[in-house]
Amino acid sequence: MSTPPTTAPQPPESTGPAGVPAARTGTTADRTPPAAPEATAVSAVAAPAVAAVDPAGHAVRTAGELAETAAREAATQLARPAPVPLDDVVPAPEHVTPDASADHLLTADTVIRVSADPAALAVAEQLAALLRPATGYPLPVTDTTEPAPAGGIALDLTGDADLGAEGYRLDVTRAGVRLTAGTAAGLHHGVQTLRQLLPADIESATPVDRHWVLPGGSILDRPRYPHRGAMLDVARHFFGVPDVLRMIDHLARYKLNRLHLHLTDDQGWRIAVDSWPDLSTVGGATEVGGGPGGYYTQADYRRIVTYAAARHITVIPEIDLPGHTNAALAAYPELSPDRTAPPPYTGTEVGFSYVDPAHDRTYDFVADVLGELAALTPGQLLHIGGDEAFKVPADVYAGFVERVQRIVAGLGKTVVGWHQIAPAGHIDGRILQWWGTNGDDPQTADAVRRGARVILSPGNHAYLDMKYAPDTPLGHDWAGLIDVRRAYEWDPGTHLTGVPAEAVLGVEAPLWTESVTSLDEIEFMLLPRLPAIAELGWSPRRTHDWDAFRRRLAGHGPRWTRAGVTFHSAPDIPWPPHATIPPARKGPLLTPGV
Ligand code: TNX
Repeated sequence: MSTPPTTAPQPPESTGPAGVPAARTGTTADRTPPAAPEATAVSAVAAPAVAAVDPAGHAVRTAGELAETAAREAATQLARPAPVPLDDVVPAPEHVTPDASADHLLTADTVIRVSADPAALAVAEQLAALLRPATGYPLPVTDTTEPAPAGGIALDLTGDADLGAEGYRLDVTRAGVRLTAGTAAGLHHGVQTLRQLLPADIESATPVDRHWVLPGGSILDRPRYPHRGAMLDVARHFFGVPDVLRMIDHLARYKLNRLHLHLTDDQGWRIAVDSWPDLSTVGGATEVGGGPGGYYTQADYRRIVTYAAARHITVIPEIDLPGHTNAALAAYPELSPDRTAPPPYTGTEVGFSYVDPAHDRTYDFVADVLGELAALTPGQLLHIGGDEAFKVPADVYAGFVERVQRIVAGLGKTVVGWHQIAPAGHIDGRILQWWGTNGDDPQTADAVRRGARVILSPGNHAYLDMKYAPDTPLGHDWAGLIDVRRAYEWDPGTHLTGVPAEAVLGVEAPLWTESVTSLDEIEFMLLPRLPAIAELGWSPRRTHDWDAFRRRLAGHGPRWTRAGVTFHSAPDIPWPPHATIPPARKGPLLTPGV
């Protein structure tokens, strides 16, 4: 790609109480708001201006010093920017009850307390790692058996059934912050909310001298759908493990919980399979445009799975069958209908290749590959592709899919396929990923009547490889142009005619990479549309409101900029006015590794 994507005209709010020298040179006392009693206590202890003792021997300050402190605090108070509003969160939470009198100030003494459960402890450590760089505070993590310090952030794994598998409750008071959930996943999602409730400066990799105030009140939050995903096509262009981990960070930020990896296609086979070793070494050596390609070793793939799991994201591997298989055929010509190796393919056409459905060896191959992948994948879902096998007759295709579905079931996994698998016979639990552009799809509706459930990836709303506008330097337009509003303006619950809301498992945003060649370009296509899809998957429908969404989303420009994340400065979002920003960082991951 010769045209690098642009990033937004930059951001954001003021980086601190500008114009108040006392606060900029800041001691703890300087940054303490009179509103919070605990913090005031900290300020009294930390204040250096002790000049005398009272009759009991306690230190006192002179009248002049007291006046100076009061004046400084008043100036700081006046200049301090208001905290982020409690409802300024993407995706929109289910219930928000602000309490302006209950804002909470984090200080250098803030402690993170957590119940002793290891998964909860891991979330607490992640929270600390997210907040330490910008605040410069030590933020020690301690288990609840220790005496509670004043204030602090408590993460509480209560086993509360009301909050479901992924819900959480956040209570912010002057005295402290409490995050409650029934599961570690719920705590993790709550941490993402907490992060967004701090100023954009929280994304800085180096300390920023400012107030770190959380808005007072309560949030009760649960997802609308259990499946909220994104897909990365690592076959058309290969992306190394660090790029995938960074994409996982972006998913986690918006409470997505599934990463679908499109691991194989005509242009490349990207996962090592011990029983068919040439798949990766031969089939992985190409990509669109003739670049070197690449593949994940099984250790690489495990690392991705583990990193995702630590962020409560499940990886869904896809082996695309029977079409999109040129790379496999180049490695193993015995799978080809004419038993001849095709040349490696580096173009962008689809629909020309297929493994031989009439050959038993093909099913050995499928069983071996899916067997190894099932063993590497703790998640329940295996994706078998199934799209665009144009050269396979319909009845042969249906027979092939039915046989592969049985192989997946035999491995104890649940099968997912692109919605082209709809005409094949039903098997327990099967899931269709719908990528059409017209919600009247009788074949999918019929498969749903026979028991299938669906994941919605409408090509004209959720395909993140579509251009934003005619002049977008990357992407396709076969499904139309997708600006942020188009990504946001649809309802997964009613999108497909004849498919009841109960059959919808959730949403997924695919990023095909025929034209996407780098991490910058991935981020440019993902942001800011991924949060739109995330909100459709998470937030109750009654919160759906384009104007409110675009205003909430606008505040994420400064966050991405601080974090060194590339994004498209889409004109339909009212980004904050330009301001001076620190240089963006690129490269190392922003959140702690595993
Ligand atoms: C269709 S969506 C495809 C992919 C292409 C994509 C480009 C689907 C299941 N198949 O092979 O990469 O369009 O937008």
